[in-house]
Amino acid sequence: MKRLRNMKGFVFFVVLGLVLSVFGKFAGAEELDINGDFEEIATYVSKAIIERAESLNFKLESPLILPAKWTLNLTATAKDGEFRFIQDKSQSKSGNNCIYLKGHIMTPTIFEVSAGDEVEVTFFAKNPEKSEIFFYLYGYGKTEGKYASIGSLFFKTTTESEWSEKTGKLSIPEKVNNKELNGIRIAFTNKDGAFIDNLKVNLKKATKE
Ligand SMILES: [Ca+2]
Repeated sequence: MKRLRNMKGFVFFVVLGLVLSVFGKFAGAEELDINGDFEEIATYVSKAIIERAESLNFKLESPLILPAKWTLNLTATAKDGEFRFIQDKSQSKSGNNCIYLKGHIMTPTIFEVSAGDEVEVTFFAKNPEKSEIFFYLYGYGKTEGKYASIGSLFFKTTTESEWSEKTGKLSIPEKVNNKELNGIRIAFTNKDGAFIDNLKVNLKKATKE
């Protein structure tokens, strides 16, 4: 009898799972492939990054290991910043790895977008000093197959002393700074330091008329 009840419970959850998977999907929704849990490790790190960091007094670990699908954006504003790739289950929110960022990090990949698309974001952050953290979409226009930076969209949030979930939604406009927006890079900036883990970015494609 108990076995039968267990079986019924199992069937119920399988059916519930199927129902949720049908209704939970937005037509054309895509989770961007950005290694947002930071579990994949880059096999190659450019020496130029290390040299550039030194010139900005930007603190890096040696040897430098970066999460795959991310790169440090070492502009002048990254001066006196720091990046640590933490590979320690006891310090991460999920999986084995997380990052500590005091500066800018972004995806080298540019993802195609169209006006009306929506970008849904969730991630976990922490910092006892309650620093502000900015989630950015760097915007690009495409002309003759080449992308050019045109501006950005962002939301900001405040970290807490323990891991806490942050969410945000950004709508893709037709234009940024009066230029057509065709592509986005995913980026974080933080000037006071924060731990980040388990980022998920869903791109919901607008229905074409
Ligand atoms: Ca992780």
